[in-house]
Amino acid sequence: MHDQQPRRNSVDRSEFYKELDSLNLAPLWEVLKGLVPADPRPVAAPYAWHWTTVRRQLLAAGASISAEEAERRVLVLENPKLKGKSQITDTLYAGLQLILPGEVAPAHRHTQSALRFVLEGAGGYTAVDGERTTMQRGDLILTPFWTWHDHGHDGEGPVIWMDCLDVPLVGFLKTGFREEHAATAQTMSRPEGYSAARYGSGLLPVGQQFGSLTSPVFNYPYSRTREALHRLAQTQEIDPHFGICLRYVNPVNGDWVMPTLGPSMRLLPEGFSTSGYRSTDSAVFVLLEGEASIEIQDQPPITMHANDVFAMPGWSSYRIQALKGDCVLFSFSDRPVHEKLGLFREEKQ
Ligand code: GTQ
Repeated sequence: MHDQQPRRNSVDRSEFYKELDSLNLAPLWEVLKGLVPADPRPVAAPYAWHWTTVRRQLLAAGASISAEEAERRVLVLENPKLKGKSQITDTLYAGLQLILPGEVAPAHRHTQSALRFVLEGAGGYTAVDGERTTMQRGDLILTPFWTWHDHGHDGEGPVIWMDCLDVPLVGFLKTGFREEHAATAQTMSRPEGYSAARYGSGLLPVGQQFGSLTSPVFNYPYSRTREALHRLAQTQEIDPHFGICLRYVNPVNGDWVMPTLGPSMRLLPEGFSTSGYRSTDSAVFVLLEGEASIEIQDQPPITMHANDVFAMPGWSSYRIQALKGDCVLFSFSDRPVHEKLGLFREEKQ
C-alpha cells in the first residue's frame, strides 16, 4: 500500500494554477463540463429583424455608398449575443444586400458558399461562372464556393436579397481564400437559362460525370416552388411538425444543394400550428407570405410579417403558427454539416 498524497487546499491550488498557466498548461477538471456539455449551449439568441426597419436602413446605405465602392453593400444581420462577429447564429452568416439600377457589385470568388434569397425588386441579376440569372422575389440562387460571381441591376427600383453564407464555419476551419476578378463584371459564356435547361428540368445530360459537391442548378425559381407547395397542400397530409416542407435538392445525387448550407421552404395553411420541435442545426427563417408567429419555449411569441427574418439558435424548441393567410416560410441551416458528421439530432414533442 502506498501513501495517499495530501491534497492541496484551494488556496494552494490557485498558486498551482498560476504556475500551470505560466507553462501554458491548464487543468481540465475546471472546464470539463463546459467542454463536453450535457446538451448544446448556443451563444446566439433567438431574434427577429423586421423588414420595415431593415429596408429603411438599407435604402439609407444606398444613399451613403455605391455598390461598387462597398464591393457588397450589405447590412449584416448581427445576432445580439454575437456582436461584432458577423454571425446571425453560432454557425451562420446572413445579411441583406441592396443593388440599385445600373449598379454592379464587382466579380470575386471565395471558398465560402453562398445562397441568395430574393426579397424585393425585379431586374436584378447574379452572374455565376459565366452565366447570368435574373432574380424574382422568392427565388433561391446558389453561388457555389470558388465560383466567380457579380451582381447587377438592369431594371428599376431597389433590388434586395438575403445573403446566406457559411462564413463562421469556414472561419473556424481557417480555410478562407478570396480573389478579385480582373474585370468588374465577368463576360458571359453561356446564355441565361442554360443551367436550368441542362440540369434543372428533371433531366440530366447523358454521359456527363458530376464531381462537384454543389448542385449544378443555380436558380430555383419561386414560381415552381410555390406551385409545388400549394399542390401538396391540397392533397398531402400536413406534417404536424413541419407543415408542408420541402428541401431544395441537388438533382445529381439527391443531397442538399450545398455541402454546408441546407435551404428549405414550407407552407403552413392559415390557422395551422406546428407541434414543438428542436434540432441541433441553427437556422434562419424568412417569412415570404402571410403572417405568422414563432414561439420559442418559455418565451413570448414573435409576430412575423412579410420579409421579416428570424434567427433560430440550435436546439431551441419552437412552434410556428400561421396567423393570417397561408404562410410560406423560407429557411436555411447548417444541417448538411451536422448530417455529414453524424452529429444531427432532432426531437419532436
Ligand atoms: O455577394 O459575394 O453578404 O462575398 C458577404 C460576402 C455577400 C457576395 C455577403 C460576400 C457576398
